[in-house]
Amino acid sequence: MVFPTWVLLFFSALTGVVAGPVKRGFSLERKENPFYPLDEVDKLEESLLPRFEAYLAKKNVSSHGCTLENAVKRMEWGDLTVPQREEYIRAVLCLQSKPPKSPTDKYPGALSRYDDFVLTHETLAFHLHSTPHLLPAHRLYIWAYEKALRDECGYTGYQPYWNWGRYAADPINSPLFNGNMSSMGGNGKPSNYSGVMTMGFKKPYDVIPPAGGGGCVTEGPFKNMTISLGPIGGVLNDVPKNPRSDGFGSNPRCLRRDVNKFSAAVTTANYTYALITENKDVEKFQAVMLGTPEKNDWGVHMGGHYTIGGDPGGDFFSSPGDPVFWFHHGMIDRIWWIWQMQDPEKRMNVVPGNPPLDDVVDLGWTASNVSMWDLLTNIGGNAGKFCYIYV
Ligand SMILES: *[C@@H]1O[C@H](CO)[C@@H](O)[C@H](O)[C@H]1NC(C)=O
Ligand SMILES: *[C@@H]1O[C@H](CO)[C@@H](O)[C@H](O)[C@H]1NC(C)=O
Ligand SMILES: *[C@@H]1O[C@H](CO)[C@@H](O)[C@H](O)[C@H]1NC(C)=O
Ligand SMILES: *[C@@H]1O[C@H](CO)[C@@H](O)[C@H](O)[C@H]1NC(C)=O
Ligand SMILES: *[C@@H]1O[C@H](CO)[C@@H](O)[C@H](O)[C@H]1NC(C)=O
Ligand SMILES: *[C@@H]1O[C@H](CO)[C@@H](O)[C@H](O)[C@H]1NC(C)=O
Ligand SMILES: [Cu+2]
Repeated sequence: MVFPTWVLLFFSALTGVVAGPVKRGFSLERKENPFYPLDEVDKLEESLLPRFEAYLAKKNVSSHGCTLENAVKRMEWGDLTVPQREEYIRAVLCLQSKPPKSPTDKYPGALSRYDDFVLTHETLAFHLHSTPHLLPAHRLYIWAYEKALRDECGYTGYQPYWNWGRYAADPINSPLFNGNMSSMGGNGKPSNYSGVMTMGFKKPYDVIPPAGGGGCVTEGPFKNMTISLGPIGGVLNDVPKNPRSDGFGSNPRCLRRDVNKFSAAVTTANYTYALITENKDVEKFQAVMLGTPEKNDWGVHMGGHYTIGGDPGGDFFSSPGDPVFWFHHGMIDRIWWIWQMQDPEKRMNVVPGNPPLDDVVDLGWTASNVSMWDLLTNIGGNAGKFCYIYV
C-alpha cells in the first residue's frame, strides 16, 4: 500500500518518529498547581536536570540500579491530592499508635513507635548535627521514617516536603497548617508567652516574636496527639518540666505551635535561591543555611523551624516530635540535592569538615549504621536503598 506523503508525516508526528535523533531529556512531569506557580527554586531544579542526567550517564549504575527514571518522587504537600494527604496522615497516626521498639526501662517517655524517632534525635543529637553529619544523617533519618510509614503502617506514597516559599506570606492559611483534616494540624491556641530569645542575633532577629498562637493545637488530625519526651532544649517558658533530668521520662502534654509569619519571611524563595546559587563550597552552603549571626541572618533552616515554633517544634533536641519536622528537613534535603546538581562532578561527594573514610552515621534503633560517604547521593546512595527525587 502506498500512502501520500502527508499521511506519513502525520503518522510520524503522532508517534514521535521523526527524522533525526530525538533528544529525550528527563523531566519531572510536574502537574501545574493553579495556586502555586513554579518558583525560582523549582525552575532552577528543572534547569539543572540535564546536567545531572549527563553526570549520571557516565556512572556505572549496575551496582545499585537506581536511575532518574526509576527513582520515586517525593512531592510538595500542596501538590498531593487531598486523599493522598489523608493517606499520609493516617500513616503518621498509625505510627503514633504502635508500641515503641526502644527499651522502655531506659526510656519510659517513648510511648510509641513515632517516639522512637524522636528519641533517636534526642539521644544522638550531637552525632546527628556534627559538621559533616548534618546533611547525610538527616537524609538517612528521613528515609528511615518514610520506610517505617510504608513498611509498618502501609503507606503507599513517599515523604512529602514543604516548599517554604510557597506559604511564607501566609503560613496559617496554607494546606500544611490551615487546621483542616487534610492539613498537618493548625496553629496553637493563643498563649501568653513573650517570645523566644535567639543567641548571637541582633534586632529584630534577637527574638522570635510571639505570633498569636503558642498554645495547644486544637484543630486537625493531630489535636489529640500526646507529646511525651522532653523538653530538653526548651523554648516556651511554661512547658512542664520532664520528670527525669535527661528528658527521657514520660511528660504527657499537648502539641503546641505558634505558626509564625515573621519567621517564615526569611524562607521566601529568593532566600533559598540565593543560598543555593551563591555558596559554591559545601562549608559555606551548610553554614549559610544554618544561619549567619555576623550578617544577622537566621538562614532558612532556623526560619523553617521557627515558623513552626512551640513545643516540641521549638526544642532543638525534640523537634521531630512535631510531625511537620519531616517536611521541613525534606526541603533541606531537597535543596542540598539542587545545590549538588549545579556541579555534580565536584559536589556529589563532598561534605563539610573532611571526615575520615570510615566515618559512620549511627541512628541507634532507627536504622542500621551506614558509611557517611554512602549517604551523599539520593540516586543510589545507602547501598542503592536511596532512590528518590524531589518533584
Ligand atoms: C559496573 O559495576 C558492576 C558491579 O559492581 C561490575 O560488575 C561491572 O564490571 C561494572 N562495569 C563497568 C563498565 O565498570
Ligand atoms: C483543607 O484544605 C485544603 C487546602 O487548602 C483543601 O484542598 C481541602 O479541600 C480542605 N478540606 C476541607 C475539608 O475543607
Ligand atoms: C494571659 O494573661 C492574662 C493576664 O495575665 C490572663 O488574664 C489570661 O488568662 C492569659 N491567657 C492565657 C491564654 O494564658
Ligand atoms: C480526639 O479525641 C476525641 C475524644 O476521644 C474524639 O472525639 C475525636 O474524634 C478525636 N479527634 C481526632 C482528630 O483524633
Ligand atoms: C527577598 O525578598 C525580600 C522581599 O522583596 C527582601 O526583603 C529580601 O531582602 C530578599 N532576600 C534576599 C536574600 O534577596
Ligand atoms: C554503629 O556505630 C557506632 C559508632 O561508630 C558504634 O558505636 C556502634 O557499635 C555501631 N553499631 C552497630 C550495630 O554496628
Ligand atoms: Cu535535627
